[in-house]
Amino acid sequence: MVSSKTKKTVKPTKKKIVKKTKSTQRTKVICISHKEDADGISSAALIRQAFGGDSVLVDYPGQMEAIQKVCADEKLKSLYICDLGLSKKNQDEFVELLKTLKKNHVSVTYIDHHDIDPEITKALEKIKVKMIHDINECTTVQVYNAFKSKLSDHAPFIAACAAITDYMEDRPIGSKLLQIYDRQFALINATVLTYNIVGHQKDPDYLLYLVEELAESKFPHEIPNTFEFAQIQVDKLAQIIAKVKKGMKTMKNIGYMEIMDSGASGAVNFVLGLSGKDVGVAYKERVDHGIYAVSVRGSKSCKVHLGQIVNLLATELGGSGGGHDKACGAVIPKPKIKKFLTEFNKKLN
Ligand SMILES: [Mn+2]
Repeated sequence: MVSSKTKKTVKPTKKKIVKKTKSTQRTKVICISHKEDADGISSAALIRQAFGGDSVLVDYPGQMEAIQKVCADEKLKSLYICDLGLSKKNQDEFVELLKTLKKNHVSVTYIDHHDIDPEITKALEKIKVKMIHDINECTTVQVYNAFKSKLSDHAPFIAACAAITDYMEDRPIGSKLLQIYDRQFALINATVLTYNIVGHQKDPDYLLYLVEELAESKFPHEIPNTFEFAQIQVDKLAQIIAKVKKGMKTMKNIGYMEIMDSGASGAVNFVLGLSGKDVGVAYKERVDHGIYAVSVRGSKSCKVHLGQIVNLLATELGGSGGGHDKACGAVIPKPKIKKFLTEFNKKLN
């Protein structure tokens, strides 16, 4: 390493020397993953177990900022991006950022299961980003499947828990992993894990601690106080049911409600269920960002792809969004939320 710096007499061009020095300094492995659910946290845990390195946990409003920051890290050698879907608003910037990384010889792996624009898949493959993308299995199951030779025999359990919380435990690989374990044992662990994640969204250190514990092959029930904490969350959810019953409103095709004192994603299933509509919407203001975080869920009889509709509509309104057919989310500028609801209701006709 030192020799390339000192051997000035060999005289390669200055540029070459700089490049070589920089590339030899790249040592960091980083995984950027979704912090809001068990699939994102578990993906980060399995990547950590397989490859070591640091985890960066983000939500959708903070996604691009975090990716920009990590991309600017001159020590970055290898980047994993997990369970973070792209939207019309950020997909081009995403490709550009990864292009720069690839130019600097950073290895990049994108693992996800959200709806993606085929043109973006092409663009990422063209710049040799390793794409692991299947809309039919949750992200953690795909991480497990791709890297199982580097993972402990506990890893399928973490993947099965993630599949359960993403409603994907009935898929080909997910169901095989769940079969290894007792169903009730997996269900209670998946649920306890989820409630601990949801209840610690404002505690980034705790979320990183969860990633570490899972990476060390712990069961969620073995992590101290998780059951007690889950019990508190269950009580809160019971209170949310009462609030949704009172505060929920409906349009022809949707039930909707503004949430003040809990997460929108925790309330949205109750809005869907209690409204009797095929689509439920819950939204919560992010005061510091001047936006609403919106959660959308569809019932079994909802036949349209909500993620695709929300991606388009949110982009039209200056926000962003997307996700799955029956579960998706959006970021909507504060003044546009009424318009979002009425337009969304219209598009579902
Ligand atoms: Mn997921």
